[in-house]
Amino acid sequence: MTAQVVLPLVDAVLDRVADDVRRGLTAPSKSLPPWLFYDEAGSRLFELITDLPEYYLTRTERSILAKNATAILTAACHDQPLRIVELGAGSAAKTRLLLQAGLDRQPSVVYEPIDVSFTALESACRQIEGEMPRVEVVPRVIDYTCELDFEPCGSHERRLVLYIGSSIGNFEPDEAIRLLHRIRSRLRPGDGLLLGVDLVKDRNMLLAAYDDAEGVTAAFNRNVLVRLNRELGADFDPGAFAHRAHWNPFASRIEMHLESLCAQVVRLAALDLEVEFAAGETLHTENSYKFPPGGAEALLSASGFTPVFTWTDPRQWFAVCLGRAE
Ligand code: AVI
Repeated sequence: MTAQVVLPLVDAVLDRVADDVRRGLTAPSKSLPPWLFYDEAGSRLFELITDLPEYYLTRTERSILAKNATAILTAACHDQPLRIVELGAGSAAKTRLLLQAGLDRQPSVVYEPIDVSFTALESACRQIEGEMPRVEVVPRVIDYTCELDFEPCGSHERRLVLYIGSSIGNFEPDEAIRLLHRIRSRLRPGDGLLLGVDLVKDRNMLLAAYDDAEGVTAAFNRNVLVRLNRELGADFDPGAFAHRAHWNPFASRIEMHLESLCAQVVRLAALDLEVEFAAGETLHTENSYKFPPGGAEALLSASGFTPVFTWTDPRQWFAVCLGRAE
């Protein structure tokens, strides 16, 4: 991959940062969109989160994929050759399990990882190409929430789109349906979507996963302010904001906020904007929706997919659902 390919995307991202931050900080209830977490430092912090003892999501989903990779691929493509597309591929750590199961069925597998982060994709591609020479990696640096198309493929091939890691949980329910609908519209009958969702569970367990003892999630949350300081010439003092996670049972979601510890005014030079925070006022940075039993299947149906099968772990903490484009 060459850096040239991504330069127009970098400009587009800067414009989007400016627009989204202005909108979020001038609204009556201040908020920032969660995609802003993932600059280089934020992506690194997120990788650390996935290994935390409290953050059961990644481990549990990995165990489901490890146990059921062959069954998933069989359900997804029967006997037809398969190519795997992954949205928000990041480091693609769990994907290797499915790629290996693919290689056990066919001589080679085309793997099309899609991510907005050039850095994350580049290192994932290098690793997979090194470890799995029979996987042909076709990386795409695009923001799949704004635009989406897939590489053309043969009429005999089936595409399996992976949207795992509970990423769908960071979208509002109507946005989630819109995004999955867009994915559906790019698929052919017989293609599949594998969706990983986190399930509703004990409140304390959910809270611990988003407010770990080591403070990595707190650093991840505050890092968004560091990003705005760098990219928009802002003067946030990250130490003047406390990390808060709380469970909203009515919306079935964990919310992350940054609470202003004092009355303060923050300047964002690139936006020519001053923002006042009252002591105790919060800046809402993320929702992470948790699904009740049957919720993910309902989401797939509402987005034009037929739910085919759901795999879960013995404690029913996480679910991986296959939807088919009919
Ligand atoms: C990426 N996403 C699924 C994570 C989640 O669990 O909602 C982001 C995250 N936020 C705090 N910890 C992890």
